[in-house]
Amino acid sequence: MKQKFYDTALKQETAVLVGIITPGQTDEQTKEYLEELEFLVETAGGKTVKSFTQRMQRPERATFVGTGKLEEIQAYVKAEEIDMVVFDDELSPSQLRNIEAELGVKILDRSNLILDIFAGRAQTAQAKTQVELAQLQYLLPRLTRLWTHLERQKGGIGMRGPGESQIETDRRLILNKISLLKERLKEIDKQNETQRKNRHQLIRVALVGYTNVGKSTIMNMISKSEVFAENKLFATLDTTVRKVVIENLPFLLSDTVGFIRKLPHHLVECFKSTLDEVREADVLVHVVDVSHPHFEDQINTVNETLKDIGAIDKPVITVFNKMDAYQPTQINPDEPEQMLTLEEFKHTWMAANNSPAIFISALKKENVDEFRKLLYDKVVALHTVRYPYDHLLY
Ligand SMILES: Nc1nc2c(ncn2[C@@H]2O[C@H](COP(=O)(O)OP(=O)(O)OP(=O)(O)O)[C@@H](O)[C@H]2O)c(=O)[nH]1
Ligand SMILES: [Mg+2]
Repeated sequence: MKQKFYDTALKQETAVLVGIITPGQTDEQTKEYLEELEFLVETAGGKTVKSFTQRMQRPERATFVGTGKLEEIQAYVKAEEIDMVVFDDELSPSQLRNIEAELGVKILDRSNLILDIFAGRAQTAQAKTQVELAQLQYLLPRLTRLWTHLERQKGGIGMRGPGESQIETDRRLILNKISLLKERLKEIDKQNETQRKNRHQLIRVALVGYTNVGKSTIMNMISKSEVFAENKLFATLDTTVRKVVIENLPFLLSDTVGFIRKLPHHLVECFKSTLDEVREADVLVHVVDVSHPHFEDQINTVNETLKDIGAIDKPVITVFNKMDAYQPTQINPDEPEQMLTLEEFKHTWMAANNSPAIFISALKKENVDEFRKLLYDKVVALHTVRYPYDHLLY
């Protein structure tokens, strides 16, 4: 009996990944997208066994990939007894339904997977409420579509089957729960706002960046706090704020949820209040994992998300972290500029960008004092502008 329990606890769900290759998308990008999806599956506790891709202009309206590809996936899933199939984009409610009917196993899309990871990681009441709200909002249209679809098929008075009224009931329950959660979030927001107001006008610095770049490691290093950091996606879901003092100058440093490509829209919406700290910050420290082969794409994703939440116009310090692990990679032999050494990259970046940047290793504690100095100078500058008569203090 005990042995059996042990076995089930150990069994990892197996997954097959599906992505489409749109025109203009390079093989390298496709590989990178699927690797990231695999990392997400791993973070959620699953094991990726195989990936399927298909070149197409745009996803099929009914089944996302073509029917031939779907048959190929079905044969594999059946033969290998795969537990779930994960799509790299958000599926429409009808795509989800059609694919589920065809494959007969659990279907997840990227949004659903991210929501699942968030749900497993949420710690505070605020994060839990935000994730639940996003999950219900994701679910709602998937019920509604099913409902209208049934209604159209049946029609006529007295034709309402029990299944249909059940969906209607579910829908009403979900809508009630959504408004309840929104109310709860409003209350939490109010409390947080009061807390933030009590923080005596200190300069606020926010760490932002793609997920897993080392934000929490930097937070811990600079503020000597202990924020949970690990090599998984979305280790941090809440915002932590710490008072930091560098050479007698106090300021606030915050660490928050990391961004990712194709972050589900509902989730960004629901996490807006967690990101208040970013929106209200005086300066952003944009942390980049310079050892990641596609860190420049990640920078763009972060900037897009900052635009989304209305925080793009702030002063930024760019921190290229993980310089210990940087490797000049030869992605394409015809494009030698992609083989830059760290030194060359530094020069190119500095030449093209006005905002200050620094290269560090939070893990190996390299260049940390220079980073502290940069941070200090920026905070002093902002402080002097805000409190012109106060500067004698520092
Ligand atoms: N090689 C190397 N690894 C690092 C460095 N800094 C952080 N890491 C590792 O990168 C992983 C992610 O670090 P975190 O600090 O959790 O990253 P994060 O940006 O807070 O991630 P999320 O909260 O998940 O968005 C951990 O395994 C760290 O040990 C560094 O300078 N070099
Ligand atoms: Mg973190």
